[in-house]
Amino acid sequence: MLDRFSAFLDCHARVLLTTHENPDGDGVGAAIALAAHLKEAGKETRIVVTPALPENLRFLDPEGWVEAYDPLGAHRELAAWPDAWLLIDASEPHRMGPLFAAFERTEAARACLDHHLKDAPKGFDAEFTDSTASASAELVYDLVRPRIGGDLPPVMAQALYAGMVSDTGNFRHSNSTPKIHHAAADLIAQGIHPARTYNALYQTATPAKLKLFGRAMGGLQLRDGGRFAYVSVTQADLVACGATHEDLDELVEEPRKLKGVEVAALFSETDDGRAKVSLRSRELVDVNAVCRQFGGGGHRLASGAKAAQPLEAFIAQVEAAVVAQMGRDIV
Ligand SMILES: [Mn+2]
Repeated sequence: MLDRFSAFLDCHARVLLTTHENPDGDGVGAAIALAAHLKEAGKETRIVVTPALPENLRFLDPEGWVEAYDPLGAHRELAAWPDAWLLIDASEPHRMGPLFAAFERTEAARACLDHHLKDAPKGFDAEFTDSTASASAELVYDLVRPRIGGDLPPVMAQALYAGMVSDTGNFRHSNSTPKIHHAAADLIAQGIHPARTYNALYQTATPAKLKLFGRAMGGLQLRDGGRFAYVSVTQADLVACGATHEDLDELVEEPRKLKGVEVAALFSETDDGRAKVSLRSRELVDVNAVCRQFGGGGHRLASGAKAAQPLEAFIAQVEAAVVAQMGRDIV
């Protein structure tokens, strides 16, 4: 698969790298590392994300390569720029969010590089997906490592390590394979600091975020004999705490800490009035199967979905689907 991907890249001189809306450490890390590799090979690259890079990922971009998508200004003609448009860390074009309209207009070759579990990707000329990989950064590492003698450029090594940390939950999740530990060890041996990376990625809470966590945890709900635990956050909760949607990051990990919980959920209201759920499974329950019933998806143990309906009604439907799925998956 990576040989095919490499051959695809060889055919193109101007490569636009994008990731899913609300870029995360893996999507951004994989994009920056791949851009570094392509620039080294003499190609023109751009990385465009939407919305702007969150504060805690800015240390991955010391050269200022990452552009925040600005459809009415700097990126009005973006569709015409690349001869290859690459979506990284997603394999569904709509997950690009506002960038999707430009993606539809482009005459560039369209490809995706991803590790998410999904039906065959649609809307691409070429797809490079491997759901056995723990992170998109792992795929980029596998691509570049054999092609670079000695140490990787520091920007590339830091970006790859941050991507691996992000998608394995700092090497806690079930996708923390021997393979990704070996790759991480290689990067640490080259001078990457695990503690500094962790601090930069995660130890960045604001008072508003901690107040929001407190408010959400005050409303903790337990169902099905304590096997399903969830919290919910409304727009009013965000306003009351002076918090933003970025502050919801990692909140779903809190109910998962409970002893006896098999599935944890975070429900929230989006800015456009939809209801959203993030589901996390301890080990046994396939929450991807649950989210797919609502048009969402992700991984077996970590998935999400959105729906155009009031939060309370959505919570009731998802709860019923989770309980039914637990009935199937826990014997
Ligand atoms: Mn990923």
